[in-house]
Amino acid sequence: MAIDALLKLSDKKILVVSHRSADVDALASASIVRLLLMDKNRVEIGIPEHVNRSARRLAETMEISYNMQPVFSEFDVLVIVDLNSYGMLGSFAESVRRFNKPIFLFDHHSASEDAIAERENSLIVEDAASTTELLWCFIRQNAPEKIDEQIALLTICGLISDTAHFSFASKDTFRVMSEAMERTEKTFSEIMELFSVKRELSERIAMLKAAQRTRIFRAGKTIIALSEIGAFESQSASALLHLGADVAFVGTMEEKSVRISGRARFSFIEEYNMDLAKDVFQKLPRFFQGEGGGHVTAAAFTGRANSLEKILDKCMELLIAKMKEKEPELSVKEYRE
Ligand SMILES: [Mn+2]
Repeated sequence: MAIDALLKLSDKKILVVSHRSADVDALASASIVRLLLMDKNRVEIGIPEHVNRSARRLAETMEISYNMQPVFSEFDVLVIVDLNSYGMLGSFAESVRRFNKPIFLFDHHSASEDAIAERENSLIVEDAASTTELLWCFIRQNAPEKIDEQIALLTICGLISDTAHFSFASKDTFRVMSEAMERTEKTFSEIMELFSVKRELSERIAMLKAAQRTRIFRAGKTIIALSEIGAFESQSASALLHLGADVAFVGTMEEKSVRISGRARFSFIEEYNMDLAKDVFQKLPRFFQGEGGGHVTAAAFTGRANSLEKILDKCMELLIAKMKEKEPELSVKEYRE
């Protein structure tokens, strides 16, 4: 079987699963797969644990329904979108491991070693800016007649969201954007309205606190920021880049469960041939209990630990070790008041 066998399925019950804390790209991708297969099959979307606010808004405006407690044994086929590691499946991980019928997978995260689907049933394009981008290319190539306005809008939403408004866009991103924009009468700002949410007060305060608590390091020309916060760690890490850091690691801890988010500027990534997912976050489970992964410029770790500081220090250590491959003499200085 190959990945395009998916398009030939009929009279099947298909469950499309995305990652926990599903974002706009995750939900849009799941919805595209559903639209693609629903005229010949019964298709449901399953999301583990939590859906973020922008994705919930998209679900409302695009009328996407999803089930947070699907019964896996009722389905004949699984399609996994926007993830390729069991860690990102959260509460669904065991059910997916036990699923012994066909599994297809579409993703753009750095490939993990613990593969969920067989390679021939997987389409992993690490260069794609979003899973919706690679789905668009897959559909254009294999079933162009299926492309309609809804698929175009969902593709655009996933792209805008996963590229942080085109900060990480490639040439393909703009090609797909222009093709998809041709399929809708809506303007760009109307499309943004489909998933935009006002920032909550708590989120803005969290980001300001993250800035206040930041430990600042300099290694050569690179500024690295470490911080701890109660919530919104990924937003805070992005905010620290806007303030001037080249790399930021921000952690949250509740009871003993920890989450660390890392963000890096693209110029830094290119300079040191760095991949935050592979060089830092996928290595953390060797030292701490948990799972790590993500993309070249944005990655995360979730696990259990007694101290955030130790994990943040390890992130630094792994980052510096990779930087030293290029600059062996590199020294690190901490800025204190
Ligand atoms: Mn994505």
